[in-house]
Amino acid sequence: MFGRARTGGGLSAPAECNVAVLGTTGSGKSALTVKFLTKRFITEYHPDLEDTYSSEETVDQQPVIVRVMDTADQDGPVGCERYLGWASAFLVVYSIAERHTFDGCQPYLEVVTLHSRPETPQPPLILLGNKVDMERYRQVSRCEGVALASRYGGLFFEVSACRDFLPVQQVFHEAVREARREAGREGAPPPRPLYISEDKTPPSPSSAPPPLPPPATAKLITVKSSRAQSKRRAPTLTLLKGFKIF
Ligand SMILES: Nc1nc2c(ncn2[C@@H]2O[C@H](COP(=O)(O)OP(=O)(O)OP(=O)(O)O)[C@@H](O)[C@H]2O)c(=O)[nH]1
Ligand SMILES: [Mg+2]
Repeated sequence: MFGRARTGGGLSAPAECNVAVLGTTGSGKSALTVKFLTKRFITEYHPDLEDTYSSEETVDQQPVIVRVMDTADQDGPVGCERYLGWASAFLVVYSIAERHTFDGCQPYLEVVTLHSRPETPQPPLILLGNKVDMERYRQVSRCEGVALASRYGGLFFEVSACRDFLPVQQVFHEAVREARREAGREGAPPPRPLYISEDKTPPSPSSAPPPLPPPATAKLITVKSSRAQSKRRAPTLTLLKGFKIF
């Protein structure tokens, strides 16, 4: 959820924002997540790999720790509890060049919307058309994307994980803005605790917003989300090793 990170000495740490990346297999969730975290594009990615990563960002001059859960459902939304209660914003991804991935968005949009509390009729939700570099193979029009997003009260963007970094970064930052808007609403729930693995520590809070790390040194910090419903094996931090990176 969105809230202030706790610190021992009573100092105010950067806020936290949990973003769940959802969608049909092959839509590019992992590629987008890695692009956002490292500015790099990975062509091959293990389809079963699911984990949560953390990055220190500055959105509208305010520091925020963005935690991204890159999900990997094989058959649509299963075991959604692992992210429904955790996320403060949802990115539902499809490929504009693969119609079935667009069709596969609806169950995710339904689940997220149904889960929303009465005081949050429209959860922070972004529908994201990926792979716009494949324009000539486009199977889903922009209008269809806009229409589906508006039906569920979400925002809509189109990007490419293999092209520029900034549009991808903007989408994640927009998710933070949406979460902030929701957190600012009266009666918004308090932040949920995070489950941080023992061997990894979260980034230390700092008063000055950190500069974006260069690609080679970008931070990838694994944090454990509740995996009560997830049968997947926990991946390791060798995430970026052995993959084709451009
Ligand atoms: N041309 C192009 N290919 C992309 C883009 N994003 C991802 N891909 C490719 O699409 C394939 C699937 O990408 P992934 O990121 O693994 O997709 P995913 O949604 O994480 O899939 P699962 O983990 O199986 O659910 C890979 O071969 C990627 O290289 C993009 O923007 N453009
Ligand atoms: Mg993936």
